Amino acid sequence: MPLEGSARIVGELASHGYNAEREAVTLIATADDPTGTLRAVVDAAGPDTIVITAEDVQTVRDAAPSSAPVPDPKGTATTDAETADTDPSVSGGDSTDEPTNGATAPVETGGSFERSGDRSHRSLDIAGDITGQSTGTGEYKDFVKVFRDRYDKLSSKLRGRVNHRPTTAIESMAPGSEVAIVGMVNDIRSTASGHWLVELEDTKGTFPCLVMKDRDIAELVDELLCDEVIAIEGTLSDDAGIVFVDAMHFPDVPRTYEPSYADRHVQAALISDVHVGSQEFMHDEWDAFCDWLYTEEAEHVEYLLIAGDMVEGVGVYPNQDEELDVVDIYEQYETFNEKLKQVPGDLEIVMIPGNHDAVRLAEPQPGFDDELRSIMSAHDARITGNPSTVTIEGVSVLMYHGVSLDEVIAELPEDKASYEEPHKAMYQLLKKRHVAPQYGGHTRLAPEEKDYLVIEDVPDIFHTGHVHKLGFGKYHNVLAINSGCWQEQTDFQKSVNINPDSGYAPIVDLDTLDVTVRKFS
Ligand code: D5M
Ligand code: FE
Ligand code: ZN
Repeated sequence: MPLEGSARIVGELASHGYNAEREAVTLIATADDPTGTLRAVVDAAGPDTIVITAEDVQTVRDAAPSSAPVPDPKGTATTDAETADTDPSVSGGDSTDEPTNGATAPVETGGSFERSGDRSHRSLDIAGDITGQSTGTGEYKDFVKVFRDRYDKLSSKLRGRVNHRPTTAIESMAPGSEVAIVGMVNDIRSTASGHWLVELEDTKGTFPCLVMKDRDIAELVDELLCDEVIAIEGTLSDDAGIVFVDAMHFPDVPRTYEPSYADRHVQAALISDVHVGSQEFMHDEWDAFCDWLYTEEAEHVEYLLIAGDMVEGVGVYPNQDEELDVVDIYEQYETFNEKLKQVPGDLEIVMIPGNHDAVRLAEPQPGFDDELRSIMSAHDARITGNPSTVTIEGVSVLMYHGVSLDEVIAELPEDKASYEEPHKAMYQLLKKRHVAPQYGGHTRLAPEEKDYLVIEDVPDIFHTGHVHKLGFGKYHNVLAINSGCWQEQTDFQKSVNINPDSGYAPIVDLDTLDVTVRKFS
């Protein structure tokens, strides 16, 4: 059977257990006899080979008797290979884009570009990873510790902005005094007359704060979630028993925040929610995405970030088993590993788990255990916890799966957070400087020594997934991106009218933080 292009070559190599550099695939595709070259490359590969390199292919090509000149792998030679007519169009994420046809593989045009430049420019560091650090035993004292740490970290961001006093000191201040409190939101209630009573808690005690309904700040009460840390300024009542709130402050991102940029033109693809093992996993669209990664258009894509839900999992939601294609969780990861093999071997991959993955559900979630790591070893991906901060060539990316987004969207008014504009829900998390502020709802919290979910340092990019909707925008210069998914609408989503954005890959220029959306569906 003749080879048709990169997709088929990648598929063949994957079936032998190999991943390949893009340049290696190009060299096979442009050989006189691609099928024979591929066979020779596979035969020549040693038992420890994981990635077929351009050098491996060149060695095989050099050894082969050839009647035609060998194309220059560095790109000065050209061939008559057909040009792909199915390249994905640049998308703004709306439906006006030309759809791509995942059935036809784009074909390389002869290695006419330098792939991935010089790898020595690359840098990738990970911080804030819970993996291997978990100490919580789930006892009450652990919860006290984690909330104490949250309060300490977030209150320190507010203390310089208000002249606050501990709640116990306020009780004994003169009625009518100007006061300020930095506290965790303990309770939010409306009063009989429609005002808002917000109870704040600090390390000494609690204090009731009244937000009058006719004040501008009343609108901010809509945004409040329990357990977030805020500061208020106000006036003490005549009996010193309540504060009338005049101003409310959030830990927030400074408006003048200046993000860092990479100092060369390099791109990262940000995706999530692959859901391999689900009947709705989009094989063709995934193949088209991976094919595209081998094309010249993707030559600057050197990083692939995957923000959770690699597989569909088992028993995540009621009746989920009715929609499983692969019922065994380990087999799901094995299948996912096959999908990873299709990604060019010269991309750096970083993955965190999501709520469908086989790690503990409570956040922070540690990265995959050794058994799952060994199953997903094809690509030498960097595996880290949820959340984690990944710094790529100076640009920090806070990766968080996004379970709390359901909660933010449910609790806040439509214009501040919705499934249609998931990035706005992300803005709220940035404003609260916490990826999962409210404890006790959808989001499960694992008690640890410290609160890994606090956004201590402002990231340059905030990357989430989970809600299966694509949306991005800037909040105080921070790029917030919620990637879509690689799963078609499920029966549950149909029943609640969730229309997922499936088969998109947002690509970020790390030197400008500009976003281009590629559509593969
Ligand atoms: O969830 C994807 C999105 O769909 C996320 O917003 C939760 C919602 N979802 C999906 N299935 C269910 C069920 N069965 N109950 C409640 N909410 C659901 P993900 O977890 O990433 O698949
Ligand atoms: Fe998901
Ligand atoms: Zn999810």
